[in-house]
Amino acid sequence: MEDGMPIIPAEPYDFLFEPEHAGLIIIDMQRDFVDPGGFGEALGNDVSLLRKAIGPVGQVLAAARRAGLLVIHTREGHRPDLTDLPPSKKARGRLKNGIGDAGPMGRILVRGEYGHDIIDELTPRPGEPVVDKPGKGAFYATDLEGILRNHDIRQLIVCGVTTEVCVNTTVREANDRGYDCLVLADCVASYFPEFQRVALEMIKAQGGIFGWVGESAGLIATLAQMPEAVPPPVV
Ligand code: C5J
Repeated sequence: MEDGMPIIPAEPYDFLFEPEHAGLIIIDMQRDFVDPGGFGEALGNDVSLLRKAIGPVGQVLAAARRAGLLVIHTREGHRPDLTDLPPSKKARGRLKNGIGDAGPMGRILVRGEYGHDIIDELTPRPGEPVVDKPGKGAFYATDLEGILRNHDIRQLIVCGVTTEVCVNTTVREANDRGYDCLVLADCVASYFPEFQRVALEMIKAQGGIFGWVGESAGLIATLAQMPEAVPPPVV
């Protein structure tokens, strides 16, 4: 505790946690990125590297729900008519089967398709906003900022995939908007171990230029000391 505020061990220094102004954001834990047989694996990636985060994210999710934190899920994807898909994004990678095309789990990164949805292990509960984003960052072209403002959220606990792409982009967007981000190292993941390491280094470098990096255990221990929240009525 510091000035009555719980402390979560983190780098570059401890994170002063304000539970009443904190939200949990879980980035893009979608079947197409994380599940075997999805788009990510079809591209030649080893999804086991991403799946390591599922257990810790699940534990953080349970602890956050118990403590009554706002939980937000995001999904990267596009309208079925692809009108929100920039031609540059469609062309990038010169993929034979890219965004909008038929993939192993439905049309790739298209809203409403099986592969676009969140993995079974982390299914959102009614009342937890799911933010559909066309870009890498969760703020770009979404209503995330309004949701956070309406809930008086100033701190974001960040989990999800991939660390160097959508997690990093979202943390940078949040930082520029005045949010304090605590990224949980064991709850974010990359297909590339080197990117995982360096992406976390970048966040906490130079005195925490984009935010803090901690571990799920530190947050869970703090949340466990909070009284159990009465779940809000489902509307
Ligand atoms: C990517 C993401 N890597 N969620 N998306 O394209 O990081």
